[in-house]
Amino acid sequence: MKIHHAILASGLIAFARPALSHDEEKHEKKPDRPTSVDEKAFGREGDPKKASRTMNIQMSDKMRFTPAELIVKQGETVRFYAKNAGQVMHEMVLGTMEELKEHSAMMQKHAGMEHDEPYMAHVAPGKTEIMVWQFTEAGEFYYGCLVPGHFEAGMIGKVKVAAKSARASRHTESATFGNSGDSASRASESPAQVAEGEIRKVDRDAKKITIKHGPLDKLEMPAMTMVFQVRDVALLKTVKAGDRVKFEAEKISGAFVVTKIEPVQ
Ligand SMILES: [Cu+2]
Repeated sequence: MKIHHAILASGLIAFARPALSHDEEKHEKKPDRPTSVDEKAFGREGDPKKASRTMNIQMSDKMRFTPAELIVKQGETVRFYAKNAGQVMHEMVLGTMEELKEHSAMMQKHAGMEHDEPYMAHVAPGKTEIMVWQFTEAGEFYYGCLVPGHFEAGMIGKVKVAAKSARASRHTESATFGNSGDSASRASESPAQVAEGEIRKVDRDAKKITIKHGPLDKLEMPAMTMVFQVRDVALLKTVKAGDRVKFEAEKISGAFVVTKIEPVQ
């Protein structure tokens, strides 16, 4: 009877699909995970309701953040009010020093590129943008402005995350970006790249679509959430935010353009 019960019970569990344990979750290849589960070396998107602190960060045309150093506790969720006190565009992008340097190099290389991740705030002159971030790992991280030239001019700040316990288990993601062996004499046009991704935003008026995608080798682009343009707005008719899609993208005169897109089941 006991054996019978066990089988029955496991059968029921499989059917009812309750909350999965961590171990099971890893094996479950669910492509449409919510943003908040995306774990970076420096934390993850924070739940605004759980923000325990608010920090005001001011950005100026002197290429400085004020304050330029923050101390937070591991596990803490911080609501950042990023204020642009200058006359030009600035941004506050969180990351490891390595990631910020890569990002900065990429921004130099692809000047027309726009991307949109939960750990970045693009702030127009005079405006304030809100970003909520949870610092899940202890260590030293940074925030930089990746508008071309700004990071290089010293527009960078440091976040010290104090460890909650002695445990220090930090996974450093290997940097796959930047194949410097690649021919540098490539024209602005790229070969078409076919990829899969998840739609984050559809803006028909601006003819733009935001897609979270994996590495796009042909466009020399690492995995990120990126804003693409479309030529024909009709392309956006069949898709909406949250959809898994297969798409084709090209770099056309410096802009990243989606030329084909279709939902995948
Ligand atoms: Cu800036």
